[in-house]
Amino acid sequence: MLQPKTRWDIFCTVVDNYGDIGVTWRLARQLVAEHALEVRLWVDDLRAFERLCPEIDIDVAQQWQQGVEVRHWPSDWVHTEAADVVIAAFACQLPSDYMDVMAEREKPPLWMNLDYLSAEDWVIGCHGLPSVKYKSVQKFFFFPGFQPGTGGLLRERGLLDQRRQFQHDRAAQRQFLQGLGIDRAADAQLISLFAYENTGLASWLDVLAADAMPTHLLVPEGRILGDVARWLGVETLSVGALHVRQALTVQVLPFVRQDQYDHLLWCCDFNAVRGEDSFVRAQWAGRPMLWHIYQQDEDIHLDKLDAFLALYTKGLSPAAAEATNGLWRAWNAGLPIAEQWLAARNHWPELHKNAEAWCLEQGLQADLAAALVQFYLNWI
Ligand code: TRH
Repeated sequence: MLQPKTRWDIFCTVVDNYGDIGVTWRLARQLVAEHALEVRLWVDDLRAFERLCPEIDIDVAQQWQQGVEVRHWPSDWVHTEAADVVIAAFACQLPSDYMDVMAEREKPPLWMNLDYLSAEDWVIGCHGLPSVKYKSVQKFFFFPGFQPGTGGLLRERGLLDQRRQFQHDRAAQRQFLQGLGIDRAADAQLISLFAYENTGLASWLDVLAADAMPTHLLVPEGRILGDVARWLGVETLSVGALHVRQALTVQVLPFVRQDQYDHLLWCCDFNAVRGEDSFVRAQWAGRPMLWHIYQQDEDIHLDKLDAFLALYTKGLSPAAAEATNGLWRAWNAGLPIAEQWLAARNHWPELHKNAEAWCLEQGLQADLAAALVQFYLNWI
């Protein structure tokens, strides 16, 4: 274990949505809880943070949350002492005064860029390499990833045991769902839907409504609600709305705290997720899933999608792999997915087994927080 006095600064600019703050908040908490570090989390947008952590006071410059010192990162930066380890999340630009302070330290800090998650092979070659230098301070690339040789994935200690226990405890699940106002019919499959706007959604809802098996679809408040409302033929949808169309029940949920969102994923038979952090959490849930990847210029996100699919489907039979590829690619192209959904459903038991096997395999890697700490130990 490191000396408790080792101080870490994590810098987060909220570009859009919740992934930037979602990842850095999770990391900061874990560094405190599992590695006894002193962590300051600098965030430029406390309103986005408040969605994930309702205790956040958006009006104060400094506060403590779950052992993490949360600092509002103001546009007019105030001169501050630099930490021993400095993490710039997702290539955010540190304040120039802070960079000077880093360089003036007797022993310069370890400066790392925590990068975006990608399953592409080149990540292995770039993880841990030196990046730019500012005066005497060297920056390093730190890449999360799925393969040995990368920085791994965020995974709290004991998470998978906790998840399994919960999935074996029907009473606990019922109680959790009831707390969110969800009354699940015994024979209904439970699906969660967290996605960006998607023109393919209507085709999925059509097929779920026409299905012999009832479905209860849980939609946390967010960008996909407009598409859901259009399909239902209603003007707006707000939290608590519940609509039934044939075999499909659609329910709008509030945006919940991160740990509650985990429990929601653990309850569901199938999870549609997006971006980065919810995508990883759905993998820890050990249930079949569908990923809506964050769109990037020149469609470079499609390479990332294919790279992940190649790894994720490698343990599947050719037919189940083809069905998974077909479903994920159609969803990410905004195309109708009715056919692809039905094709994937033909392989349900195999997809379940694969989701759990993938989770187990990924759980064997060092988690990202532990890998960061190890990187620091190797560096000093
Ligand atoms: O919100 P996202 O789309 O975030 C991002 C950002 O767009 C970011 O700029 C981009 O770089 C990245 O995607 C790839 O999706 P993500 O990453 O899943 O983040 C959502 C966070 O919100 C995650 O921490 C889970 C959390 N969450 C809750 O805490 N409660 C909820 O009810 C829901 C639905 C999510």
